[in-house]
Amino acid sequence: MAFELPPLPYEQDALEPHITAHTLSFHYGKHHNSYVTNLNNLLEGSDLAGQTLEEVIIKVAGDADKVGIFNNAAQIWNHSFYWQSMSPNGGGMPTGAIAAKIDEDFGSYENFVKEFTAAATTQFGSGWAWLVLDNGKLKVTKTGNADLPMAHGQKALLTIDVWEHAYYLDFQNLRPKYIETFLTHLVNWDFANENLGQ
Ligand code: MN3
Repeated sequence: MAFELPPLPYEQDALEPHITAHTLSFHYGKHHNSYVTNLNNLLEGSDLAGQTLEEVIIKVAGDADKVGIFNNAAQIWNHSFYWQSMSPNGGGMPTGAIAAKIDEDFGSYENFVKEFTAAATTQFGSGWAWLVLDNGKLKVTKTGNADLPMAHGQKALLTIDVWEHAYYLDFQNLRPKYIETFLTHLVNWDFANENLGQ
């Protein structure tokens, strides 16, 4: 069965004024959608067709002959995870179990913000910054292009897309302003708590 573009968890204008419907119409409607189309084309007739998205990603990770499959499969997963990492009611201080764990593993929320901002700012070119669980400890990481925590034995809790297509229409070249907006107004701590609890 072919993969389908998962629905956005909110309306395309729900993150305004921070991220506009204009951005989401391209980022979700064109970019995310084209990863789904590309993956379905690449998997047609392959023995990977019919597997779950996670199974495909793990099976082809690191396989030089299957980079195209990895890139498109991982980008489908990354974008679905990124939409959920934001909420119209998000932003600001964490709540619940993740708040205590951030204090425990980073020393303070402020330290987490510094590390996350640094990772997202310094990812050179296209990629992602993440809050992950690695051997029971929270860590901030960054990955290039389509790479993602599950290919490194880590559990993703939150992500921000720092490909230019994620912010250029709303923030132009000002990636740091986009990162600050994500943390202040959008980040979905309920989603992080759900992932932490699994
Ligand atoms: Mn993107």
